[in-house]
Amino acid sequence: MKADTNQNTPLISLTDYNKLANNLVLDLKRLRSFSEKLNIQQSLTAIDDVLEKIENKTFWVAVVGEFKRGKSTFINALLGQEILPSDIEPCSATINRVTYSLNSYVEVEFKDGRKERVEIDKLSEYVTKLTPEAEATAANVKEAVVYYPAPYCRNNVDIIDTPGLNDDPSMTGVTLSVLPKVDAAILVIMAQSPVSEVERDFLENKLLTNDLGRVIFVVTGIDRCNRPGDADKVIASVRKRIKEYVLELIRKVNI
Ligand SMILES: Nc1nc2c(ncn2[C@@H]2O[C@H](COP(=O)(O)OP(=O)(O)O)[C@@H](O)[C@H]2O)c(=O)[nH]1
Ligand SMILES: [Mg+2]
Repeated sequence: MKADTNQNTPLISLTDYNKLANNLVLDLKRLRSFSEKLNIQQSLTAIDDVLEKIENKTFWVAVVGEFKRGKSTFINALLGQEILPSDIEPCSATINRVTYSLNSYVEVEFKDGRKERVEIDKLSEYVTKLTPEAEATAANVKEAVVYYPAPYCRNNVDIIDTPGLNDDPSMTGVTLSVLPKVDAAILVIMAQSPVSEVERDFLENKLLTNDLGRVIFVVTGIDRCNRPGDADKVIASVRKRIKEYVLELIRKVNI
């Protein structure tokens, strides 16, 4: 792979990175002991999550955007299999994390701490709102971890599917809850409704301000652009809008 020399972010060596991570772990452990003394449970949970991530050296990429923009379909395309449930109706109702494993199965972790191992083809019964029963089960799910031999997930890269924004407030809440834990985000935009106000607001106020310097944009529904040249036009328009929003945000920050 070739390093992107146009980036302004300085590349650090693995040794520097490890030093930085070790210092961060020490600071977090100090912060944890203060939180323990003060009995701040919420802070303890957040710190433990980050510590676990640093110690396991995982890199989490969340796939985000409005509901029904093709997030789950996009991840399935990366996996090369219809693993995550997708539907014409709002469908995903939980955080589904795909992690590398030679054996394929799902571990569903419930909000009460209980864990259940299930077959991949039963996933939709636990993580969707396609039936009232599934929706009731999904409401108690903290996270479903999909173990799968996906080449993109080698080297501890986990891909996280989210329910998406603007379906209902609880689904938006689930989507936002994962952001503090992720290292990068893929914002999925559909060609037929490129960059809505909700997407703009999310990009400006959540992604670019949540220490998420790394946002990748993916445009779905390109196959529905029937007239010659339409696909190029829509991509150029999405690119132009994003550039404008980001520049405007930089101007606002610098005022
Ligand atoms: N034609 C076409 N349909 C798509 C594409 N991506 C998603 N869809 C359809 O859009 C609907 C919603 O997709 P889904 O992945 O469940 O959206 P999510 O809510 O963002 O996860 C489903 O019926 C998909 O088959 C695409 O690139 N092209
Ligand atoms: Mg989905």
